[in-house]
Amino acid sequence: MLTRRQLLKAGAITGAALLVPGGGSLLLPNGLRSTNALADAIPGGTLDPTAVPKYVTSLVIPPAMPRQAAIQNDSIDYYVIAVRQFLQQILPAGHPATTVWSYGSVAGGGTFNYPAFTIEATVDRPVRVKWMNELVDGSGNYLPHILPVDPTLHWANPPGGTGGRDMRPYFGSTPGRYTGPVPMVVHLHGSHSTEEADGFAEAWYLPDANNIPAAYAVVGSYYDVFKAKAEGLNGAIWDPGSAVFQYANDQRAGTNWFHDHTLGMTRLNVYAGPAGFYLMRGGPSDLPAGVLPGPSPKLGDPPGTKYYEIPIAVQDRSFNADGSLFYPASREFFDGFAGPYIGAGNSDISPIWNPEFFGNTMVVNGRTWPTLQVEPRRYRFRFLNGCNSRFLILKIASDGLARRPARAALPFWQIGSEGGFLPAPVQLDYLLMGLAERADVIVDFTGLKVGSELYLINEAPDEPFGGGKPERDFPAADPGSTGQVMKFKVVPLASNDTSVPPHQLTLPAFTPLGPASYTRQVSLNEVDSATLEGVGPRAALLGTMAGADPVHREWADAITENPDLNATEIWEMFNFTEDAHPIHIHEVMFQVVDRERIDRRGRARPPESWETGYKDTVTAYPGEITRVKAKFDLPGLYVWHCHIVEHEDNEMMRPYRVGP
Ligand SMILES: [Cu+2]
Repeated sequence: MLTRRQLLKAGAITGAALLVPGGGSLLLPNGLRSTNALADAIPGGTLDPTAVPKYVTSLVIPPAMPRQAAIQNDSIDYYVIAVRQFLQQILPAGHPATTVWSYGSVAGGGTFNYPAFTIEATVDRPVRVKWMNELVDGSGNYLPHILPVDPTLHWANPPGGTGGRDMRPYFGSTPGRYTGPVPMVVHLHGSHSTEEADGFAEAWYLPDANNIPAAYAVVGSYYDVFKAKAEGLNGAIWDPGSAVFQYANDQRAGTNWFHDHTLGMTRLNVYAGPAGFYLMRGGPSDLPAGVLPGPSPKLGDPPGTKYYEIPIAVQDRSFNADGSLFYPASREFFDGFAGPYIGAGNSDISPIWNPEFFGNTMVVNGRTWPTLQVEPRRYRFRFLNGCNSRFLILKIASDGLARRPARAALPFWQIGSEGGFLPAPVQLDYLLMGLAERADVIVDFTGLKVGSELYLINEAPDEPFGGGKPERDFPAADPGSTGQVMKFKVVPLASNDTSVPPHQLTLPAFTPLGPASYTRQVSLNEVDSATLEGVGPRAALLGTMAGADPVHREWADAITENPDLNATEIWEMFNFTEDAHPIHIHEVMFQVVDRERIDRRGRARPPESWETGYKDTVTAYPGEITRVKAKFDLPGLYVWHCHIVEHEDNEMMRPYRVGP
């Protein structure tokens, strides 16, 4: 199967043909489009995904994260959460366990799990977390990364020392992977965070290990700035190897998640495991208890408690036969380009970084292809696309191997997105989810016969997404592997369902943003090698606009996005690449305004029905202008970026500042 990038390389598609709207058709030459449902295996590690039995393990429902204490007269929930390395049985029994990283509570034993236990937060009640980097061994020496770190990107670069951290280092010869101590910093994705608590990409810190080389920077360029600010604001001390972030939770109830955000390493730090849900409840933006299916896991639940509200993180991974995670160790894996790389000859191509990565195995809440026993009643699922590069088109089908596109056996009733509830429930046959997007949905299994089985399948492509429909505009994911996600098996009803049917639901009142005072134009770009003919992409870039043309900007360039404090702005994102990019703006929740072709042919399209609420991540389709509107009501330094984390790590991220 030829990928779109390979087609591009072969010159089979002209640039003009690729400038298609999100809903349009990609003009693929005859014969090159895959009509064979079972495509070639997606390359990965030494474990053949088709040798992994599906649906032999149960879906793990992450329990609630234990608190350390309630502090300051019971006004703040306090957590001490570390990231550690451990073994977890991700593959089914009989396969080796997998070395992963994830978060857990230092207070509660046995809470380290990939994905992390869920933080349950209440609107307007602050949460304070001491985030500890404990990537050390039993002797207190640092653990190297379990995945190949490319030191030639503009990255955290601890070996550069305080003068060379957060830079793109110079190499006189092609370096190997970085094997030193691992920098980390947590971002609470979807949070209305103040700047010192946002997990700025240059606010990372190494573990407080015994053997950090003396010349190394132990913290990123902004760590001390934000440490001083945070300690002054709330008095919480940042010990070595940690940061203390306080979240006001002054925002709408919704589905947030936390993950690493270190400069130039996010793809690897997230792929290794650390991520978890952070659910915000209460206040006028939430529904009273009992209206929606529940409960979800709470602290102190007795064993065997039945849950009808379940967060579901869908991720693609590849494995080796020894159980280890596979992630490419060379650029060659991506497109066969074997050098010369940076440091050898006149090359600007990084030796290890891959422009995208697609795993060949589906992992849901930390297990491959699990099964969830469901009663014939309604469930609330909070889906997260936690993949690195893979868009998802999720559908419930009666047969996992059904010919694509499959008929939907049950609809999703989407009630919320990243920024909480939609104005009204939306009935959908499928969920299109870009990276980091969340879909809060109700699925009604009422009336299904005990013993019946349904499959959550994925019809998005096994390659970069460019818009369009499965099997019309792109081959759907391989039904034998990444085209299946999990199974639902119907078991007897344990108690009556008293939740409100989704079509009768009235969701909390929705207040849209006011008019914008400023319209800003930004661009999404991709660049090939400047020195090697026909080699690319070298990096993905954000930028600004000059007239009708993009101006490329890199992470290190001066800030160009500087909204006034409390300004409401429209951002017009011009996508000049051939792929869709999920763009995430920190700090704010925005509304999608519309999408229009860059060449202005045709009319602007309104947001999709599921995009009518508040969002923090939006898919910007190739050849289009995607408009969002946001109010920038917290001052300070933030970032906006593509959430294809391979892109984010290689220049598709920009700092921005609110206010002076
Ligand atoms: Cu991107």
